Amino acid sequence: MLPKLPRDNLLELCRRMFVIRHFEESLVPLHDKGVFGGHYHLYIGQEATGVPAISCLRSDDYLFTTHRNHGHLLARGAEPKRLLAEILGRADGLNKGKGGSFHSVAPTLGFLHSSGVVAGIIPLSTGTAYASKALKNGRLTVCLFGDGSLEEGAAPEAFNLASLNKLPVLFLCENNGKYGAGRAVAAGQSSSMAAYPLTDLPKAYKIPAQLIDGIDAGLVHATVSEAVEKIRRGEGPQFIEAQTVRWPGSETNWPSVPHPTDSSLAWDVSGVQEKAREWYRSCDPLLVFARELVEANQATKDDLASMERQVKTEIAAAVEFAVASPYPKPEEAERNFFA
Ligand SMILES: Cc1ncc(C[n+]2csc(CCOP(=O)(O)OP(=O)(O)O)c2C)c(N)n1
Ligand SMILES: [Mg+2]
Repeated sequence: MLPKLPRDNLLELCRRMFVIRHFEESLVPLHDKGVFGGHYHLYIGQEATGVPAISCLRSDDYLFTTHRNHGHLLARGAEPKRLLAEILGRADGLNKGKGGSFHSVAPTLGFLHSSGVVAGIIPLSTGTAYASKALKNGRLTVCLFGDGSLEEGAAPEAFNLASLNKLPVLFLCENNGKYGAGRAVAAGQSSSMAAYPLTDLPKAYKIPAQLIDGIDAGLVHATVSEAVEKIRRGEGPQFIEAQTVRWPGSETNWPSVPHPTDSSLAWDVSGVQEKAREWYRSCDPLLVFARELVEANQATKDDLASMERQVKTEIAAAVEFAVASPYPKPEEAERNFFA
């Protein structure tokens, strides 16, 4: 379902989903051509979780994210060209090229840390929430992490402290399923996690926890809005598990694009290779959202095509900007460190 929002807000959510999709699809050929090196992860397939969830926050709230961070940063409003330059390790990057894909951050947007250390941000976000409570500054912290984080000891330790201290933190767990699995909502227990459903873990620490379909933008928006209101009222931490189906392009170690996204796929996936077709037909959150907008008379197919063209132009310009940006000077390596 669509979020209960005015049309302009719905279109803005859609535009941000397009930005994430085309931004990330453009990274794959850049990596394959050697324009940047090292590992990287794509958020494709989870856009209907991050985009509506982040839209529920105030501009002074804090956020933390993981190795799958690009979508979250773009959803929060990071400039695509500066994030792209960061991923390419260039001087014009968000963090002067020192963070790369894994550690891109945007403190001016409240994004304090992205960490490739699985679950590392859960205690950090609990700490920020502790500080906000002590300072009575009304700021909420949102910690966005994957299902794998719950296997780490840091998660329950932080849940315990957050619950005991009634801290203003939202734990948003994005369960993107297992490689090649069907819809996660129907998936069985993870082979590497004894607790199932995952919401049992925060519930053991008396943190209210809900399991929702992360492809349903309206449900994500409603659930996160309600959780945020409860946290702001002083009710303490909340936990949401949003389930999505892993994008076929993220099934192997190195991302690949099974089929370039085009909004027309929302109505015809016949051109998509067979093994990826079902995902684009029923699990692609962006295409689900596009269909819903048209069915609810909030946009026409032409409106969406034109929005997508503008986004593609913006991303092409971002690629040009990032590729043209110089690498940082060697002396930069010694700046901006605490030690
Ligand atoms: C502390 C730690 N242990 C192990 C790893 C290796 N590792 C990298 S990604 C990953 C799985 C993460 O799964 P999940 O949190 O569900 O994120 P997803 O990639 O599925 O979005 C692991 C175990 C790591 N980065 N950090
Ligand atoms: Mg996962």
